[in-house]
Parts: sequence; structure tokens; C-alpha cells
Amino acid sequence: MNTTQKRTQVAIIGAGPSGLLLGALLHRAGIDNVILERQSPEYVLSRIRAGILEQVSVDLLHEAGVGQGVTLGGTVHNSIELVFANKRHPIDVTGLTNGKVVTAYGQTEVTKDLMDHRSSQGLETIYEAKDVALHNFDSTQPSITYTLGETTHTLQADFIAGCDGFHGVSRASVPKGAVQEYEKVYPFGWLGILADVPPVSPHAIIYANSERGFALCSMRSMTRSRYYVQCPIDDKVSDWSDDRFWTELKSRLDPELASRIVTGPSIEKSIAPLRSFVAEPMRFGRLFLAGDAAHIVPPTGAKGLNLAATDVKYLSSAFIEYFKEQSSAGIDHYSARCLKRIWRAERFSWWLTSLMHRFPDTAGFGQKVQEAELDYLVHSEALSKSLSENYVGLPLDFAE
Ligand code: RFL
Ligand code: PHB
Repeated sequence: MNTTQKRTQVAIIGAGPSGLLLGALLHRAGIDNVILERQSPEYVLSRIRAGILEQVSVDLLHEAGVGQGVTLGGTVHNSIELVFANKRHPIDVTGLTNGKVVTAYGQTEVTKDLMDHRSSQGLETIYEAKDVALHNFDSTQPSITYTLGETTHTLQADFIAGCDGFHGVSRASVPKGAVQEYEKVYPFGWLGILADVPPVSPHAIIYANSERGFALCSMRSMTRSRYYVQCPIDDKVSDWSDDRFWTELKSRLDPELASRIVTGPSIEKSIAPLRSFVAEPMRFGRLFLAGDAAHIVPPTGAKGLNLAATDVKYLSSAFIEYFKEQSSAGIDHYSARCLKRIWRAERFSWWLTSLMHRFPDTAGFGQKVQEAELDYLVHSEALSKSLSENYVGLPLDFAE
């Protein structure tokens, strides 16, 4: 077996949105970084996930030098719609938040923009890196080993950024006693399909609570739609023909909206489990976790990608402070600073999930209580405002 050695300032594990955005922000500040990714670029781009960006995330894409895609391809949303008891209720998110908006732009597109930028700048991303292992991150000389074909490589770094998602190796490398994990697993999943048909609601995401379960109408562009229905957690994609999906989706919406859904063949169909999860702290010596490696939210609030982006904003600033100003203040405060905002988003995502889904024990009484809360929400400016300010994204820093 051959071996090689090299060195960088920040070794990033994972080429999802967290790792790629961190790499771009560090490069812009003149900080050298290498990304190690287990999968191929094609595989990374084939995963269909998030669709809604907070303004903070859009601003970060601009800051990283990759804002052109979202400017040209994103669609600004000023409202959302809640459907319950067979009726639609718009919430004027922009009016309730002093002019704030969210932007519909797919995670696949964000990832592709960041990948293209990285290759145009000649930055190193090592795809299909196998057996990635972290070493000595509790010392000042951390390193990572990985294999490519027959060769084992060692990458030495000042810092390691674990941006390798929920199932990654970074959090798993931390001794069990050093990390506290909080978790809630929901008893259902989301079946999502992507189809090249015009979205039924191009200017607002629709969240539907129905006796048959939750449904969501979203989009990727004016010609590409993304729809979800809540499904039993052990269902298989093969249980769901396109026809069955469209029929189920329509049955959960109000009749007028259902009549306007344009159906077509799915180009992607997948089932995602729903989970709330937080690992504390997010720093272990010279290893820093960011994004889904440290926390998961159920997708109902559209917060996962946005939280990943804000972790990366804090982490890039911390590294820049360290390398440019010789200050450790940012890296010392990283974990506490992130966790404050993360727990607010965890609360919001859990609350919206609980309000919108059918639970095994949500029989008649539970359904009526959900509908009463939704009715209160749409008629109360205070509650609609609370929903809206969480949906557009809370401020980057809170008062102590
Ligand atoms: P990712 O995207 O999982 O990327 C991690 C990368 O690390 C690689 N990796 C490894 N590489 C090297 N060695 C190893 N041992 C490795 N192990 C793993 C993986 O291959 C991968 O490429 O994490 P990241 O970058 O932190 O990004 C997080 C987001 O992907 C996630 O939070 C969002 O997709 C969540 N989410 C949503 N977030 C939003 O903000 N708005 C939304 O509208 C939204 N909708 C969603 C969502 C997630 C969904 N699913 C599938 C759970 C909708 C759905 C259905
Ligand atoms: C999506 O477009 O995939 C999407 C939108 C809003 C959500 C979750 C997912 O709350």
C-alpha cells in the first residue's frame, strides 16, 4: 500500500452545503482548505432535499461569491398558506416581519453553484475518499487519514471541520462521554416527489393539515414542483405509484386547490424519516461540527439547511479571527453561539411538526385540538407574527 502526506489550514469532511459553503468563505478570506467527500459529485447532486432559503442564507451565498444562481433562479416568497378543515388561510409573512422574505431555491442548485465555484477557483475536493478517520483532534496537530484506491493519504491541518451530516464519521469519532445527545424520532415519514409540472402555488409554500395526514406543496422553479405527503415510516417507495401519490396529495388539500394541481411523471421519489436531534457541544478540541453533523430538525419548518448555513457563518468568522487576528475568542464561543439559535429552530420545527401531522394518538379529539390551534393562529396577529418571524429566520445573535 502506498502512502502520501499533505497539509492544509482547515480540513473539511463532507461536500454537502455546509462543507462547500465553509470552503468558499474560507477561501475568500485567504484560508487554505481541502474537502474530503465519501460520495461522487453525481451522487451528492442526486439527493433532493431542501427548498427554502432564509435571507441570511441567501446573503451568505452572495458573500461566498456564488449568489448569481439564486438571484437568477430563486423565487421570492412573501407568504405561506395553511390548509385545515378543507379551507386555505394565507399568512402575510412579509407584512408581519417588517418586509422580510424567504426564497425558493433548491439545495441541489445551491450545492451545484458551490461545486462549480470551487472547481473554477481550482480548490481541492477529494471525492470518493474511503475510510476517512480523524486523529489527535484533542491536540494542536490534528490529522485525517483516508484511502483512494490502493493509496492511504494523511492530511494534516490546524483544524478539522466535521460537515459530514447526521451519519458522518466526525461526531462518531468523539468519545461517548464527551458528547450529550438529545433526540426525538417521529412515528411517520415524508414521501416526496419531484415532477416537471408547474407548481400549484408559485408564490407561497402550502402546509396542509388533514384527517388523512400532512401534505406540503413546494417548488424548485416555475416548471418544476416538489410535493410531500406524510406516510407510515415503514412504507417503501415501491408502495407508491405516481397515481397513488397524486390521488393522496389531492385528498389532503381543499377541493379548489386540488383541482388546480398539474400532475405528471415523477423524476424523483423518496421517503425521509423525521427526527429532532442535537449534539452538545459542537467543539471538541480542534474538531468543530457544523450542520446536520451536529443537529437535525424535521423538515416541516424548512430550517435544516438554513441552520447549517448559520453554523458555517459563525465557524468561518471564528477561523478568520483565529488566522487573521490571532484571536481564539470566536472558536471558544462557537458552540454556545450556535446552540442558542439551534434550540430556537428545534423548538419551532417540533412545534410546527406537532401542529400539522397526524400522530398515532391524534384521533378525533387530537385532530379537533389541532384545528382549534390553527384557527386561533390564523386569527391572531400575535401567533401569526410568531410563526412568520421564525419562518423567515431569527436574528443571528440573541441578547443574553
Ligand atoms: P449533508 O447535506 O448531509 O452533507 C454531508 C456530506 O458529508 C458526506 N459524508 C462523508 N464524507 C466523508 N467521509 C464520511 N465518513 C462521510 N459521511 C458523510 C455526505 O456524503 C454528504 O455529502 O449535511 P449538511 O452539509 O450539513 O447540510 C444539511 C442539509 O442537507 C439539511 O439540513 C437539509 O437538507 C434539511 N432540509 C431542509 N432544510 C431547509 O433549510 N429547508 C428546507 O426546505 C428543507 N427541506 C430538508 C428538507 C431535508 C429533507 N430530508 C431528506 C431529510 C426536505 C427534506 C425531505
Ligand atoms: C421543499 O421545498 O423541499 C420544502 C419546502 C418547505 C418545507 C420543507 C421542504 O418546509
